Parts: sequence; C-alpha cells; structure tokens
Amino acid sequence: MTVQVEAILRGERRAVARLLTSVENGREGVDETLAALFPHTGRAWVIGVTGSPGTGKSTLVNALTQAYRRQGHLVGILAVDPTSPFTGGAILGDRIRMRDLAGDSGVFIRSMATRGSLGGLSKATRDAARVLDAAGFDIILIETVGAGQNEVDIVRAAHTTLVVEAPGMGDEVQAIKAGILEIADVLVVNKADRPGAAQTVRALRTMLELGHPTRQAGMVGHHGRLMAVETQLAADDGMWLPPIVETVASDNQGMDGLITAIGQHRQFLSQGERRSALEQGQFSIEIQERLRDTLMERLLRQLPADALDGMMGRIQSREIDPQGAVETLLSQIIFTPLAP
Ligand SMILES: Nc1nc2c(ncn2[C@@H]2O[C@H](COP(=O)(O)OP(=O)(O)O)[C@@H](O)[C@H]2O)c(=O)[nH]1
Ligand SMILES: [Mg+2]
Repeated sequence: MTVQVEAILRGERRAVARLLTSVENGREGVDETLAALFPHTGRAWVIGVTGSPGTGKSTLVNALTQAYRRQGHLVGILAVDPTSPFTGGAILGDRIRMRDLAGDSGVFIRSMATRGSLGGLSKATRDAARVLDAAGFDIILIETVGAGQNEVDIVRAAHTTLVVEAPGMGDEVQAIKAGILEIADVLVVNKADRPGAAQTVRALRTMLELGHPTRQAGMVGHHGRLMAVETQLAADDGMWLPPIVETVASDNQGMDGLITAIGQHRQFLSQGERRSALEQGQFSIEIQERLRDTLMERLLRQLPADALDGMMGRIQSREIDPQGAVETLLSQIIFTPLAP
C-alpha cells in the first residue's frame, strides 16, 4: 500500500484534497490509487440532492450536514456545478453558507466542475465520492442542479435521491418541468415558510398519486402540518413511495424529519435484495459509460491529428456520408483495445 493510500484511509484531509484534485483533472496514476482504495469503499450512504436553481439545495445541504454532524456522522459534500466555478453569485453564496461548516474536521467539502471530456463529470464525481467513502466519511451529499441528463446521471449514482422543490417559483412544479420528479426517493418542499408551500405539497401529492394509484388508499389524514413527515406506506408490490418532507433550510427546520425519511429509505433498500439490485444496476451503467469513454479516448489517440478535420470537408462536399466517414476512420486504426 502506498503512503498516499494509507493517508487517505486514515482520513487525512490534505491527502484527500490532493487526490480529489487529481481525480478532477484526470491526472496520471490516479487509476491505480482509486483501484487500491476501492476495496475500502461501499460503507458510505450517498445522498443525491437535486432540484431547480434557487430551490435552496445548498442551504439544505448545509443544514442537513449540521444535523448529521450532531448525530456524530462524518459528512462529505460534493457540489457539482456544470457552469463555471469561478463566476456567478450562487457560488459566492455557497462559499458564505459553507463557512458554517468550515473548521469542522468532520466535514469535507469539494465543488466539482466540468473539465475534460463528455461524461467526465459523472465519472469524476463517482470517483470523488469513493475517495470520501474510503476516507471514512459515512454520509456523502452530492448537490447537482437538476437541469440536464448529466445531473440526472450523477444522482443515479446515489443511494437516496432528494428532489428539492420550493413554492413561489411559478404555478408549475419545477421538478416536473425538469423531468426529475421520477428520480425522487424523497421529495423536499423547502421554503415551507413561504406562502404557497401547502399548494406545492398538494400538487406534488397529486402527481405522486397519479404515478402510484395504490398510494391514495393508505393515506393518513393529517397533512399540511408544517414539518410533518408523511407516514411511509409501501404498496402491496413493495414499491417505495417517496414521502414529502417540508423544510425551512435557512432556519434549520425540518432536518430531523428529513433524516428520518432518508433513514426509512435506507431501511427499505436494506430489505431483501433491493440494495444489491440497485448497486448492480448502478455498476452496470457505470461500466458501460467507462467502456464507451475509454474506448473512444483510446481510439481518438490512435488517429492522426488531422484525420477528423480532413473528413469534414469530404462530408460537406457529399463525397462521403457520416457513417462511411466513421468506417474509414476506424479502418485507419490498428484495433488493439486492450493496449493502454
Ligand atoms: N425563505 C426561505 N429562503 C430560503 C430557504 N432555503 C434557502 N433559502 C434562500 O433561497 C436562496 C437560494 O438558496 P440556495 O441554497 O443557493 O439554492 P440552490 O440554488 O438550490 O442551491 C438563498 O437566498 C437562500 O437563503 C428557506 O427555507 N426559506
Ligand atoms: Mg446551490
């Protein structure tokens, strides 16, 4: 075991920080380190936090982290921002918010930005989560803006996905507009202090009932109470029905209910083969992604630098069609996919 791997396993912050930077930049040698760490992963509970911009995800991550810390957990936070990490008020706001957590050695925060190739972000985020897992952080929170396939891919790597909604952002439920309602394991209606929170809860509940007809039959009667956690009712087929949790993240309210809901989902997944099936599905997706990216990278490396550009003119002049161009390019490659 290398000195670096030992330091990570002891949870040394400098070593963790350095490795995360290497992971983000796809630096040489990082694969060997990740491989050495992999047997020490699989202990953390990974929670994805997604939702439209401004719903309060970062504020929620902050409040949730403090609540988990009070329970003695070690919390790793990955804030995935697909836009530039160096501009924009949101990031500045995050910095200020994260200050609450600074100085707490039981919390590790890293913001991840898109660098390198397509799909690089979800790969880097998965790897980063594993580094934190190996370093002993047993709760890992991944915040992403729920606005695209990339973000959906990232939260798919989580055990429990929170979709955050907030009132006062228009008539529609934002999560439906963004197409992320169906990935929710727990629905969080944040900004429950704002007018319209009850309507948002009602709209979400209606959507859920449409999706899960069996849910209605088992509903309990005292909704609408602030911070109430809906009783978890499993349908006959054992499907998970996402509870709706109201929070005021900016005031640290509702965190106990949210932690309870996450715990219930964890409990649900621990029954039978559910967790194993989830992980199998996730590894399968990951392997396909990695295969595609790795093959592509190695193939492109074998092509002459001007091969792609040269092909463009021929396609534009209709001399060759796009698939024909691909076949021609591939024929120039000595096919040795096993060679690094
Ligand atoms: N009234 C109210 N404002 C909140 C609440 N949670 C977050 N905010 C505010 O909403 C704004 C956006 O929050 P932020 O966490 O940056 O949202 P994100 O873009 O989803 O990460 C900030 O000004 C927060 O202070 C809440 O529960 N109630
Ligand atoms: Mg944010």
